[in-house]
Amino acid sequence: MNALATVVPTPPAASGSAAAAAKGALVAADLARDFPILSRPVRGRRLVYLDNGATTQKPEAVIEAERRFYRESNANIHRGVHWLSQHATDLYEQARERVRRLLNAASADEIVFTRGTTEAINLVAYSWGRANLKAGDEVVLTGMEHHSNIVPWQLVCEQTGAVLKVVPITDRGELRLDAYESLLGPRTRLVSVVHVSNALGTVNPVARMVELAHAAGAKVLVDGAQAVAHQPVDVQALGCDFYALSGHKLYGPTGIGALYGRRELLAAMPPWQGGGDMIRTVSFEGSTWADAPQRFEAGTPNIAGAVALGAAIDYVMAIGLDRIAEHEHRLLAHATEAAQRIPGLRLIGTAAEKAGILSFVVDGIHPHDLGTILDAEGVAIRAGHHCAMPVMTRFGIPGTARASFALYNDEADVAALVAAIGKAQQMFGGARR
Ligand code: C6P
Repeated sequence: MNALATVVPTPPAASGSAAAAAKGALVAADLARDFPILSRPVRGRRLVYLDNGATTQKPEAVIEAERRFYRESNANIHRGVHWLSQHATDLYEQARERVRRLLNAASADEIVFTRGTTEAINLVAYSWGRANLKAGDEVVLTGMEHHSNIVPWQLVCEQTGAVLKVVPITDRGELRLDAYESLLGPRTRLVSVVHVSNALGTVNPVARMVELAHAAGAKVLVDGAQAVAHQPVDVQALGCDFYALSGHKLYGPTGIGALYGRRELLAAMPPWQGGGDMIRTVSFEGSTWADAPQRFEAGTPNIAGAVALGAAIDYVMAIGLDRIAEHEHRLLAHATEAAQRIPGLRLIGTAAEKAGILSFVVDGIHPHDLGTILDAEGVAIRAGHHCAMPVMTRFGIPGTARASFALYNDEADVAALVAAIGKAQQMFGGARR
């Protein structure tokens, strides 16, 4: 027997504490031990990592899955006749099945690997958009989209003559559903909406929005970049046509993500990039295409990244996304209360339905200065426009400071955040009254 066959293929296992986590509330401090980077000091202090909206840290299970792939399984996929290539292909396709399971898609053929959310949205814009949009057609976005869900549509609208319509948002950072309904009409071809806003934390009523869009004959793309690590997502229950995600915001590696697309839509979409692995036949007279999802995966993909993303999905699913959501909601409620007690602090984004994102401004302190001072205290947050400039324009501010939570954060992290903000206020002339 081939020695390698004894080594693999075992699915990447969830780490000990995650797998062992009993039902009930999760214990963030226990899970934090699965993440090696969280035990390194930063600037001589305990690292308080609250920049999970930008990227999450990686558990040992994910780091090990990628390392193990290169040590034991590395080969190119879908083309080799040799054992190792077939084995790598199996692992890659098993990872696709894990993404399917995460999203509850009907078939793994509905999952296309991409570099991340940005590439997934560009795929839909360039493939579906260029094939289906024409002059006068309308694409509906919302006022809280990330630039990744604005710019590709602007580019494709320029090429096709379609026009963008934007759903306004309220002072609390919620979508105006009345305005959304009145924007939908016979010219609406697509609604592209963020599931959870990275700048405000708002969770949008996507299922209802899909219902209304479908009634108007439009397709719906959901940007799930900030959703999939923080709540269970079921694309069949949502009814959406496309769903985009990034692995690195889901405890997986950078450079890997996925697009869910309903089977019949993917089947009818033309390729958007040409190269190896996406063709059926090639001649100088013309080429024919592989079926989806391969049609949309030209060239050698991030195989190790996909495998490690599979391990990340195992990790969060072993804990339970409902338990992660519960934990982060509790922490958000606690952090919101604590923040509201800080004089001179104003929360940006106070929607009734929110995920673990706390965006705020503090009187007299620019968000970048706040970020720098917090960093000196070991507290990592993000400051700026968060690639959502229209949100900042809507609220009349240059940017916000943003703390974004993950499963390993707890009340001690919130206490460190609050203390660091207090220190910044003292440095800036005692904004605390
Ligand atoms: N937001 C943040 O700090 P990529 O870069 O492709 O993995 O994800 C893009 C993206 C798309 N949509 C939303 C809602 C997002 O939040 C992001 C990434 C990061 O908020 C970096 S700007």
